[in-house]
Amino acid sequence: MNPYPRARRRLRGALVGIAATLVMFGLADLIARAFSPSAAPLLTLGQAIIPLAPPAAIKPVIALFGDNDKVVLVLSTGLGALVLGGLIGILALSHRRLATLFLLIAGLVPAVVIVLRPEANASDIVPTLIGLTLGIAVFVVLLRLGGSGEPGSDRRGAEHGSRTPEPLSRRRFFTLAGAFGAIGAVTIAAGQTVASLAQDAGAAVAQLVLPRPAKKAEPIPAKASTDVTGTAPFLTDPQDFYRIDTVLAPPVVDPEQWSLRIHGMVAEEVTLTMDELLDLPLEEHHITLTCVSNPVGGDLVGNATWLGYPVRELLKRARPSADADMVLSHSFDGFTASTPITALTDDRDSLLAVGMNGQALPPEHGFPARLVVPGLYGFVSATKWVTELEVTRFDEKTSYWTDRGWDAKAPILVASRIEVPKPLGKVSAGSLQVGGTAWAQRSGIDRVEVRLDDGEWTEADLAEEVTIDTWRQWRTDFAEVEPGSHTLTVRATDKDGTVQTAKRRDAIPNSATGHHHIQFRVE
Ligand SMILES: Nc1nc2c(c(=O)[nH]1)N[C@H]1C(S)=C(S)[C@@H](COP(=O)(O)O)O[C@H]1N2
Ligand SMILES: [Mo]
Repeated sequence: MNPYPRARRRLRGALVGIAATLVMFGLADLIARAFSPSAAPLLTLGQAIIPLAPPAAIKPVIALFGDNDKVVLVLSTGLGALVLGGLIGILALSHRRLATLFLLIAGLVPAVVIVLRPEANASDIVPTLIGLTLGIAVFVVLLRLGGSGEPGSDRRGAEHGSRTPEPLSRRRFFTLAGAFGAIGAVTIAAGQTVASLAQDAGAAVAQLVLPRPAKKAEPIPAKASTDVTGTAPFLTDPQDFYRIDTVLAPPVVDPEQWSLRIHGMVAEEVTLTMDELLDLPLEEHHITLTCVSNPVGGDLVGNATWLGYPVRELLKRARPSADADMVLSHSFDGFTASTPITALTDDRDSLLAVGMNGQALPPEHGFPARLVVPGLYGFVSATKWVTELEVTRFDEKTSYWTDRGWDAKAPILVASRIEVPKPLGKVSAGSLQVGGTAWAQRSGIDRVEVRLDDGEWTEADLAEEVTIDTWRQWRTDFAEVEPGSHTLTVRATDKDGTVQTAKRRDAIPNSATGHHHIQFRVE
């Protein structure tokens, strides 16, 4: 037997399955994104995969793809669905009914995942069901129109000749399958557009009117920046601020509905509404937030002026039991973080924050309220969309990342990075300007040293310190650097005398270490 017609038949079958899948997801996503974005099947499926992923793998993946991790996840979920659709299409060549049943069952999976979400409404399932119905219809129609074989050569078709319409020519079949596929692809694209519009709407929700701070942040002195061109600005624009979380789309939380509940080992439960929070004397503080997954030299660190109310004062109202040593903060989306209670009750400026650089928090940074705790990595402290503070003990409760192999307590380690020159960058011969940032929240940066090639460590000039909880810029100049390939290495020392270790290690369980070391060329 000539193998080619068979391969072609298979291709046809696969195309039918792929076209049906595209229509299914495209339509459902489009409808869902327009009416209830969190019910979009691709998004929900992707979201459902996150907790199933191997614990040790997922955080590095989030860190690796940075802000693109969501896109990568949704794309791979979509790709998986297309492959499955294609296989079901091939199966249909020999077992049409069985294949249609499989497609139906596979299409019901996202529907089930959608209804099982804690925040699901019954109507959330509608877009998926519409997509599923149309996808199946496309599948059946395309199969009948000749997806199951060459015109005239399909023996099954011949057997059931009376019920099967005359198959289309190959050309027309491919055109038709292609058209359905294209419709599916276009609706997916349109869905993305609608989604980004919805995101804008989310940002509009964020136009919450913030009160004037009762206590303003210290003005940032001009000397807090070194003015080396190309270094990160002292204050990070919220648009450029790194984003790390386990949700595909930031939850849209209505400030009118929002409240914070303080409970657990407390003498008195406290509930705070947004109106009550905004009526309190809010304070502004500059605080540098850092992610434990930041690779050496990476940019999962940002500095902002946060507006909020001291958590210390809120906890005082609830009167925590003396036995409590941890506060488990819960997010609207189910995320939890374990913070040593002392970090929330001592004199540091731990905030229940509502504002970032003078504006309401953007949805992706925790609107309407989040925690910001100086000196601790975000995963044990910086809960976004925060809704509960549960006063408890480390030997009783665990948090989201602790359950996945990360430390329960994670103070930020002293770190530094080179920002200019860029790794593998080219600079012109002559004097060399080097600039970067260092941080050691709660202690403060005492010294930064830089080494050119294998030379001596030279002490860099430090920009003015704003507070010990903010990062500190540094610069240094080397007089005459020869053309050719060179390296630079940096290390920082905090005010407790801890020198940044040269020892390299992975981020899990409590941050990567090692000196930032770059190569560049002088020409
Ligand atoms: N609800 C929620 N809050 C969260 C997270 C999360 O996954 N979900 N991630 C934490 C981590 S790991 C970090 S580093 C910070 C990052 O805050 P950002 O995205 O505003 O920079 O948020 C923390 N708060
Ligand atoms: Mo993080």
